[in-house]
Amino acid sequence: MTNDRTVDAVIVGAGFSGLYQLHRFRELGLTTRVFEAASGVGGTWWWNRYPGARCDVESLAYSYSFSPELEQEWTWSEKYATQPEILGYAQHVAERFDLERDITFDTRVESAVYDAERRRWTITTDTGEVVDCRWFVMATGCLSVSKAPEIPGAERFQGPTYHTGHWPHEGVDFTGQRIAVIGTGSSGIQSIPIMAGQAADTVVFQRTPNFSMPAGNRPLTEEEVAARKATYREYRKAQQLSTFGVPVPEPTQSALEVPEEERTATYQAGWEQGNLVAVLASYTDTLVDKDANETAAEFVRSKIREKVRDPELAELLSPRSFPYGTKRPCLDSGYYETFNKDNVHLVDIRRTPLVEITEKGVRTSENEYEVDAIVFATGFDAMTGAITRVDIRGKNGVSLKEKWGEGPRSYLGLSVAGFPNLFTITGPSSPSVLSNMMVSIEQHVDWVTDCVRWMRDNGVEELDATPEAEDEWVRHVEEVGDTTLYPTADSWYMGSNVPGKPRVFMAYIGGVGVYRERCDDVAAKGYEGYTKYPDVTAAPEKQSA
Ligand code: FAD
Ligand code: N01
Repeated sequence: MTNDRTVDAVIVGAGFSGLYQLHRFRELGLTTRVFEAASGVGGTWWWNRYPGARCDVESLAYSYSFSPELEQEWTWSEKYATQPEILGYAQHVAERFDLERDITFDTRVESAVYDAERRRWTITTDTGEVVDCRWFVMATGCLSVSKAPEIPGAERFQGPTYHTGHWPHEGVDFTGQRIAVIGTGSSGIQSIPIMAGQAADTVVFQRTPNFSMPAGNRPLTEEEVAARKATYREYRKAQQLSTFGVPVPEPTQSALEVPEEERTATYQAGWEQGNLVAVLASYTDTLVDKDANETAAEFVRSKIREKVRDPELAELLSPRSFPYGTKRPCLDSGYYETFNKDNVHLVDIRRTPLVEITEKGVRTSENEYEVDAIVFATGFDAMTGAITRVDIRGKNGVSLKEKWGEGPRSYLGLSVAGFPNLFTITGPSSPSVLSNMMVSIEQHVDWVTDCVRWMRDNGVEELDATPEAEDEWVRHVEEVGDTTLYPTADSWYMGSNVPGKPRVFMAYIGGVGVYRERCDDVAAKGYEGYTKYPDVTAAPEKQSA
């Protein structure tokens, strides 16, 4: 295992981003160290082991494209792979490309300080290691810092508590128990049917109902797998050029210009595909026009009413406070149907707010619910949480956390002005969480790799985004965001789930393909929007002056 104290590059995180970045840096011949807080590779898929955890982008699309051999030798078994299968894939990749020898596990990076004279970073870990490097990559994930609910008293509870984002490796059997589940986002929606299937009694505390559609999960047939394996190259190209990293036919019509019957049939066809993007991408204006959006929202609500027998309960489960798609929609396997069971109860904590966790359970303004175990499915300090938890100091000792005090600012979601040679994989202001993240991860890692190669080949020791380029990108991301309905929702995309977090739309909704073109253009223009040291892109007369 590499344990050098001076290397070319340090990467933080050994999820899909960090693994691929390590592989690409190796190809460049860089000495690289990866630090990972977990005891193994896989990131998201190492931590999120709750019952029912799966991907919700189809397995045949949610995988690396960089190695045709890997594509051919790995065979996904289900339409939506389970967490163990995806973790197995990450482990297979690490083994196949011999990655682990450069990864230091069980080690958290605590600080990173840039030395402007030497143009190098000093990285310090919680085990006391200090490593010096030229390039520093934060591959720390958009959804890797789990968020506890802001309810007093959790330490008083006499039974066990669990968070979906760091579930016990040995699993949990709730058979015969009374359980409370707080949170109804994707993690809650995936896990509640399974946990409620085991438990004697389940109480679900819902702050905001979510839009979910049936995943229609099933084993993949040999023919389907063979067909995709035979056409992977064309398919990957289509992914890269698409809006969400999932190729679907581009819509051409407004939802409001087609007759209701036709629109419903279109939504129904998307619904039956069990594909998150299908209903969303049915019409051009679903994400930009309230009335158009309402047609899709009402379609999903009609489905909830079909599934849930008690009309009052169906209404409680029906989202009305935000447009469809502006909080991340979910895929489920029997979520709404679970509430038809007599031993499953829904508590609307908008009406009767959570007050505290007691020795015996959960107390709302109206009731105390005595339970044997509590599950927090309360999500993450998304997008910025993992980055600002590291004390990163750029030029003149400026703190990244302070710089981002009013919200993240970056150039392309890849670089931050004043923090040279630092790259953020799927950083805020890039398409990241609004896409099939494998596509966005690979695009970022490939871009960073090309950039580092260019720096090395041209003798550039320092590359720093200019404040002007950063301002322009921040403005552009905001402008594009403002043409959509996303900023109208209280979502983790907006930072609204974390008290005190600035309200900023933290992803780029211009589309994966459009964004890729912009990044490629910046590179083709000699890394436009960056200062370089030495400035190899300056006009020759200026250089010699
Ligand atoms: P991560 O997988 O989050 O890895 C980051 C790693 O960095 C973590 O292991 C963490 O321990 C480590 N780390 C962070 N800070 C430090 C530090 N300071 N020091 C050391 N180590 C550190 N996306 C999709 O596109 N499709 C899906 O179907 C999908 N399903 C998901 C399901 C769940 C339950 C969740 C939570 C997310 C899902 N996502 C999905 C998003 C998912 O996070 C990405 O697809 C992808 O796995 C992210 O990979 P990553 O390597 O960028 O980050
Ligand atoms: O987290 P979330 P998640 N008191 O933030 C509630 C990916 N993912 O882990 O909506 C009471 O979505 C909160 O309520 P509200 C995917 O990108 C994918 O479920 O803020 N309730 C909400 O109901 C996803 O979007 C999959 O009002 C509180 C819930 O907890 C992202 O990860 C599976 C509360 C949190 O939902 C995060 O999903 C899992 C409080 N104090 C995750 N705080 C796939 O299917 C929070 N809540 C692939």
